[in-house]
Amino acid sequence: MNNTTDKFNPNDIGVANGNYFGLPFSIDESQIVILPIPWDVTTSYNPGTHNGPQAILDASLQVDLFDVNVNEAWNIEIGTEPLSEKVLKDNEKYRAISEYVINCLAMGYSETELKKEIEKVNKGSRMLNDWVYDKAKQFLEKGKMVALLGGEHSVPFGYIKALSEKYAEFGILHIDAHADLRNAYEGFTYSHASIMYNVLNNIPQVTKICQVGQRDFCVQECEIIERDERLSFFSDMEISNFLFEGGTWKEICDKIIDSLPQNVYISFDIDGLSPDLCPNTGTPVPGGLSFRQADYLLFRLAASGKTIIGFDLCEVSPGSDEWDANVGARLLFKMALYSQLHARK
Ligand SMILES: [Mn+2]
Repeated sequence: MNNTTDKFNPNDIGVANGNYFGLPFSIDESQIVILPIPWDVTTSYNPGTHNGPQAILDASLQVDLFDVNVNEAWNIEIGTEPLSEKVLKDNEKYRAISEYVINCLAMGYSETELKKEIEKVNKGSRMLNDWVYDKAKQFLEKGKMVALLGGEHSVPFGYIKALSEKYAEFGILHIDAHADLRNAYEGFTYSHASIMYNVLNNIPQVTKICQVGQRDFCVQECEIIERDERLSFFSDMEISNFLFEGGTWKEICDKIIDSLPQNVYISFDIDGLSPDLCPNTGTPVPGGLSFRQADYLLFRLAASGKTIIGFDLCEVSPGSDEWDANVGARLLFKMALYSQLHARK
């Protein structure tokens, strides 16, 4: 036990001290740093995920700091990077331009006619990617694990790029209702719907992407899934059929984990879960994983001996109550704990 935790009682109620889960650790003391990215510039359907990090911060105070699987869960040093005013401001600025583009496209204008505005949005996204890359790189150089908290699902690109300079080879466990393999969407190169396309085409250190829970994807994405050997695919329908016919979730989890290399990054889009757990997310789709299924998969991955090198949680968008953020906070805590499981056994 270090000095900070001498005075910290994990059984007390969470105190709003600006840190996720009300934990008492400074960033310097922390093994894990939560890096919030309030950005939803390319969200096409329901904007609002830029409010996710603050809502999860508020909801995280209710999470009990105990886990049956992880010894002294409350004593894992999780630190909080404050919300960036610059990112919030830039988000507002570029969101106004992208909304104009999205509205014009809906009225029948072509992407060519909107080229100038689209390029402005792409410039904003490149700036955000660079910002995330620099931040993540700084923390990685200090030996810390980064827990990236979106925002929409475009935000991990800069972080994954920073990881690619530290790890020569790694895989991604990608839990999501969507495949995110579109070659730009609505003209936006760094769209929330393109994150895995951009990773496959720009980050060769990623040798495998294992997709889980997908149930809404287009023909073009399907062709990429069939063609590209770096992808393994566990669609929501295949998973459900297997379970309906007497298979077990454990068998599926084993296959998922076997398909991944030693080093694993987790990219968790909350809409991979059933939409009753994330009703206000940007693009909800019926079907999806239960919370218990997701938790079991994440724990099995951590317990399998594979190394979790980092993770993100994206697309949590608060509604009029705290429910979406409540689920998000609990998922964030689970991933943070499991990423340290190897050191806690
Ligand atoms: Mn996604």
